[in-house]
Amino acid sequence: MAPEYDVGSLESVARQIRALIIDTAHAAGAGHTGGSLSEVEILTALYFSFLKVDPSRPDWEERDRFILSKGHASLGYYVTLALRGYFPLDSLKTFDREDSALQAHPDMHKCKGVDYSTGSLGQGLSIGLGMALGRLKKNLQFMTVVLLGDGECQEGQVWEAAMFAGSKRIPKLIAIVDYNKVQLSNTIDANLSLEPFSIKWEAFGWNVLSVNGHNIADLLSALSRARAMAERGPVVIIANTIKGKGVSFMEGNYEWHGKAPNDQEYIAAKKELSDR
Ligand SMILES: Cc1ncc(C[n+]2csc(CCOP(=O)(O)OP(=O)(O)O)c2C)c(N)n1
Repeated sequence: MAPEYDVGSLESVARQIRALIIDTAHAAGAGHTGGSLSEVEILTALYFSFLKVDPSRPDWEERDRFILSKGHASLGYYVTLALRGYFPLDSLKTFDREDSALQAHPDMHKCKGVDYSTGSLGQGLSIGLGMALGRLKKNLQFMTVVLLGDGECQEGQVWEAAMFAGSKRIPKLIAIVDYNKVQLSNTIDANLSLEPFSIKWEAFGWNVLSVNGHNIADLLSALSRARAMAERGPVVIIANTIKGKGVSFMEGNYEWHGKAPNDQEYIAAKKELSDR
């Protein structure tokens, strides 16, 4: 179902996604730029290689499910879905308008390809767990993948779902954490450290893989291992990333959590991205 791309082509898709995130945020004057830029390679590896999905059949029962639990980073998600063929790239011009399918937070009733509505942090893993349990009951074969933020992992509900999935060894459930170490108005460590993060997931009964979340080859290899491991119980991929990745003045800076570039910043960001 996924198109056959080599790593070089996927890197080029990731560059396109990054540029379109900046274009869309600038044009709309809105968007969560930092957390959208940190998830780019993760979404590229998922939608252009890993996930068994078919944009012409968004309701196909056996499609792999994806939940963007960090729903505020919808910009990166919409750009990826558009490039993958769920809707025209032109729709991105409507981002965040009241009458748009592309709301600030993903709405499964409005946007083609969105498997679940998100935005209230902490809930996506519980929803994914429910999907994985429903799959077992229906004897379907799809994989469920949930992308969480690290700040989001400070929510207690994440750990309730983790405890259940780990303890019951729920198969075909993969969590990915976009571990960019920055929250809304501070760093994670200054706010509430998650460490020792891997050990916590392991203690909850999960198999843990750690990767450089901006390295497509690393991500593909971790995802492929995760697909096999997930037959025996849940797997989490801790993807080490940089918030605002690709634009020097946004990187690691919480001020870019929920901000769009003005004209001057837009020109500077686009120049940096095109020089890469
Ligand atoms: C339940 C809930 N509490 C608070 C918020 C407000 N909020 C939106 S984004 C955010 C920070 C999330 O940080 P992180 O998960 O690290 O996201 P990323 O850095 O990947 O953008 C917060 C607190 C929310 N959306 N939902």
